[in-house]
Amino acid sequence: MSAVITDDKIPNNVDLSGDKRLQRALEAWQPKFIEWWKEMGPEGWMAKDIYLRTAVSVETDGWAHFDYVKMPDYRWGIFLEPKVEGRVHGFGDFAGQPVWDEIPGEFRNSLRRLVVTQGDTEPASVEQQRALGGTAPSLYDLRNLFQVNVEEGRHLWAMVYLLHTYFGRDGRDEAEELLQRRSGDADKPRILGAFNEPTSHWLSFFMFTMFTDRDGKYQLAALAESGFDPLARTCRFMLTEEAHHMFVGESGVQRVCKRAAELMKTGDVRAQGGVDLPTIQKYLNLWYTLSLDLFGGEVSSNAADAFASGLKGRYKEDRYAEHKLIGSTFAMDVLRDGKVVHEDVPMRTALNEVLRTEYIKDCQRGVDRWNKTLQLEGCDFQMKLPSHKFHRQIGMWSTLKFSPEGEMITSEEWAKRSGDWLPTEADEQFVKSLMTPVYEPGKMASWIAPPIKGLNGLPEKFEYVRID
Ligand code: BYC
Ligand code: FE
Ligand code: FE
Repeated sequence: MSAVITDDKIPNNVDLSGDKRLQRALEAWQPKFIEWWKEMGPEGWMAKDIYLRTAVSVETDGWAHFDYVKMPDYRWGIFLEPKVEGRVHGFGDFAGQPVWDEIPGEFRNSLRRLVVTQGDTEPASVEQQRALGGTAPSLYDLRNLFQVNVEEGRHLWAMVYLLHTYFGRDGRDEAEELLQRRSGDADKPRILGAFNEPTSHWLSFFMFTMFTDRDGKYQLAALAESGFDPLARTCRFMLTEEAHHMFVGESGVQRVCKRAAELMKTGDVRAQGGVDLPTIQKYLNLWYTLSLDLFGGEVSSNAADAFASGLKGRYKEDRYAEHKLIGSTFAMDVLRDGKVVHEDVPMRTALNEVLRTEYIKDCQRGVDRWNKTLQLEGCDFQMKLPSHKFHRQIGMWSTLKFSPEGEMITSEEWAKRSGDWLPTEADEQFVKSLMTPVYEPGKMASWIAPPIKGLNGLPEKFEYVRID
């Protein structure tokens, strides 16, 4: 056995030490991953000790492993939720039949496309966040950033495990390409839109983890229903990590809002080194709509096929009574001859919109919590999710212009008003101007309130990252 690939180095529950073929594949891939991590991972922090959580098993206490670690030495593991004996397809044309442990040839290409698309987002997000370690508002936040980064790295491992184990030679090629595409690169961009957008400061990072990681939650949940059992089990375990990413985003934005509301009591927010609420709203508008695009077109034969073949289900499929969706419909807004009409669409083709609708409700719950914080500060400004038609770049609404209220507007009006709704270059410069690093234990940047409590109840002055 190689010195690189051992159960100790790569914690796993897939019997890695007994699987020579997988070992060999990973032996070739792992050094390239480390190369990629050093080149494209958190810039300037590779040699520092970071207080990180490592998954060492799938048991409930398997996540309790916290210690200082240098990021290139992080033990990226391979974990699947334990197999449920007798599990059957929960939806689609094969509903009720035993789930698959191997991929039927006819679905191999569509499944590979789903696994590759999912896998591509993980390293993309690490690339997008690569420079943020230079300007963290506190050591607490800096550590959270790196925790998210190493876990996205592990999510990449999860998809690469599937590619190597179930897709033979094309799987190995795809695993390599996952390390070759680059976020925002003109020649070899990442696959999905939002993953090529810059997250150039911490407000965008918090919005990204709030809204874009939440797309991750919904997509993973839909794949966790899959009738291809190894995919379902992999995604179930990934979901346990996603909760922390969304916590970072939701609590991060909440703290920026709280600080803004506090500063409003004593004068102009910007003049006092805070981000004013209207600017926060613009970044909400931007990242929420970029994330809405990640659900794909409103009417999609890809979505219908993925459901029919049992590859991708709905969010929490078992909450629904009916799992075949033949003859049923979904009532939704569609575009007919340039007009918005409410129409019944055959359910299977509407499944991207069904998932997006669940996602929107979840986002609204988070925004309600921010608004509660603002209210408690005695502030009457309220954050708002814009219409799902606003600022879309994928799907039927992308061909026209809509206001945040969902009113169709002309291109001229859009050109006049979009700067009121989305961050302008001046907003971007202003937010960036606030981003000066604060690396003294227990201290916070001017534009963000401290967290309600430290990680694991650790003291306020805990050295989450050892700076020297
Ligand atoms: N950007 O039938 P359509 C996460 C393409 S996030 C660019 O409308 P479909 C994470 C589409 O690929 C979760 N292209 O949509 C978060 C297709 O192209 P081709 C990631 C787009 O296929 C934070 C064409 O348009 N997981 O984990 O039903 C940090 C027509 O497609 C976009 C997944 O996405 C876009 N936004 O649905 C780290 C799950 N949208 O094939 C990680 C796997 C669509 O005609 N992926 N297109 O060339 C899927 O389930 C589906 O691929 C999608 C698209 C839901 C993304
Ligand atoms: Fe992820
Ligand atoms: Fe995530």
